[in-house]
Amino acid sequence: MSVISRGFHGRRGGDVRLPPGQYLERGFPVLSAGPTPRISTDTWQFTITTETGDTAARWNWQQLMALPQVDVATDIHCVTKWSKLNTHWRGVSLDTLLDGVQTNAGYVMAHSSGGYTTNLPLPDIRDGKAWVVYEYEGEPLRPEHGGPIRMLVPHLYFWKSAKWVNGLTLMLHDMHGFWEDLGYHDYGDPWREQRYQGD
Ligand SMILES: Nc1nc2c(c(=O)[nH]1)N[C@H]1C(S)=C(S)[C@@H](COP(=O)(O)O)O[C@H]1N2
Ligand SMILES: [Mo]
Repeated sequence: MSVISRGFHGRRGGDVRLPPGQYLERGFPVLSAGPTPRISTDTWQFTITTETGDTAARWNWQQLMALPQVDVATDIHCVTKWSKLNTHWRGVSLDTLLDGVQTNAGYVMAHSSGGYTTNLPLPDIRDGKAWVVYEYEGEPLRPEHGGPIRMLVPHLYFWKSAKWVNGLTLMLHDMHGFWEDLGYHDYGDPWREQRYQGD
């Protein structure tokens, strides 16, 4: 399966795929709140924890690779105002990982090696809207960009795409992750310019 979002280019006045306040970036900036962890796929695990603290599901690298793999082409938007159009990724849909998980939760916290967290409404990582990805433009995802694997939630600002992701915790009530606790918006829709709390 592949998910392709096609390009629409305005005749003048810029690109209609660029959300308000964003500029086009050709490179790929690295934005990390701390040092880059070196994570071996030999020891990597991904755990889904329910709102009651139970382990709902866990995969090692080999088990993840045995799941259906998908190619994703999408635009990404960082709150620091750069956007990249038509980036290509390969990974596993969050729908696949959440399949069969019983929960009453409305929210999730994504967790990363190194302690980074970010919160999302559960519906925002379902129905083909989010992935864990380990390839970027046909190459293994580099450590500084979250390798071996990161979240990709491209319809929200890129801080919601946790690098070095190692699990999700389902939550009945919304809680702030790392940047949200420092004043960034709870939801982070680039099309509504939800950069900071109150936007
Ligand atoms: N674990 C972790 N994930 C993270 C971050 C981080 O500091 N740690 N930074 C976030 C922010 S603010 C952005 S814009 C993107 C940057 O991803 P990149 O460095 O691949 O461009 O990762 C997000 N995910
Ligand atoms: Mo960011």
